[in-house]
Amino acid sequence: MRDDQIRVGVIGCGGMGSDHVRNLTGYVAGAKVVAVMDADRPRAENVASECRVANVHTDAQALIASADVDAVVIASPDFTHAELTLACLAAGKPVLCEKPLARTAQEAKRIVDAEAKQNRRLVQVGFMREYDPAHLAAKQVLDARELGPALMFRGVHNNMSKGHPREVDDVITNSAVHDIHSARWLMGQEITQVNVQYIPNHPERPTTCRLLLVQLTFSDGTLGCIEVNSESGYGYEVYVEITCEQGQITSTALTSPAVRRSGILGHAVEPDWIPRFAAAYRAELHGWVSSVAAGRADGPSALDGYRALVVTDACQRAARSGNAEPVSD
Ligand code: ISE
Repeated sequence: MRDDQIRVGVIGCGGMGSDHVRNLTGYVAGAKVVAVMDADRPRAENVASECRVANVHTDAQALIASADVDAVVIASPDFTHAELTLACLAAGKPVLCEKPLARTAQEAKRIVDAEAKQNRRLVQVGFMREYDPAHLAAKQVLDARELGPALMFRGVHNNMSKGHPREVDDVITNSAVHDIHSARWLMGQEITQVNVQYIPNHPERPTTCRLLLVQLTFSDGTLGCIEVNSESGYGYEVYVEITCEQGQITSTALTSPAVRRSGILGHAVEPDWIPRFAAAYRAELHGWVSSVAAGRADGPSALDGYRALVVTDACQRAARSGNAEPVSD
């Protein structure tokens, strides 16, 4: 830390990583981005120039090892997350790793074990919906328990197309992982069994996933379902719906106002997750920087990242078997 500012290095300057650099530069007090990394050097240089970042790397390990960097944000491709998080732990540096923490529970368990050896939490996982005002408002009503105990969780996750058919494993581990974490976080229960059904993009490409349906059973017997639409066709929309004994709680999905015009009442729908969760990302980064400055780690933990991947592993098995699959540590 220098001048009371956490010196942050950001790995990955794609859409998510560059948004983190802009937020840390323009919206989050107590931090300064001193280094960025991307294998595509011009892409890193562009965001470095825009946000006046002094150091540009093309090697993530060099950024992590740099004496100028106090803490690291990992927003590189999913397959790099585990190795880079382990490198941050080896360097004793706090790290905010975008979800998923790893590709499998086994990979994530290496991170949980490595962090345990440090005798302090250093890892936060980028489950930013915990910082979304709409999700927090729904959680507040749920936690007040005025509607009685929760009976069922429903997560709706409508994505815009990424321009190509997505493999079912990718939709599970890269997208549904958010909803799985939300289910654990809001219901306060572990998931003990999953059933998975999905519709391929094309019959001749049976492992592609146009629409995913996951049925959940929680440890207390309550139920859940997660719907991921990988090509909504109209915009990006995410909400949760929790059915309780005396009522139902539905989080507001859109941040736009209702507009009445020419006989039509409607809302603008965000095009993707960065504008939809803009407030959540800023709150997530603010919370992370504050916890790092205080010498602790708050927010979703490496164990949360691991437990979500134990469920995604089971979902991948269920997608193949067509049967209910137990979720086991
Ligand atoms: C993306 O990586 C995200 O994290 C978004 O929040 C999620 O909605 C999307 O499905 C993922 O691909």
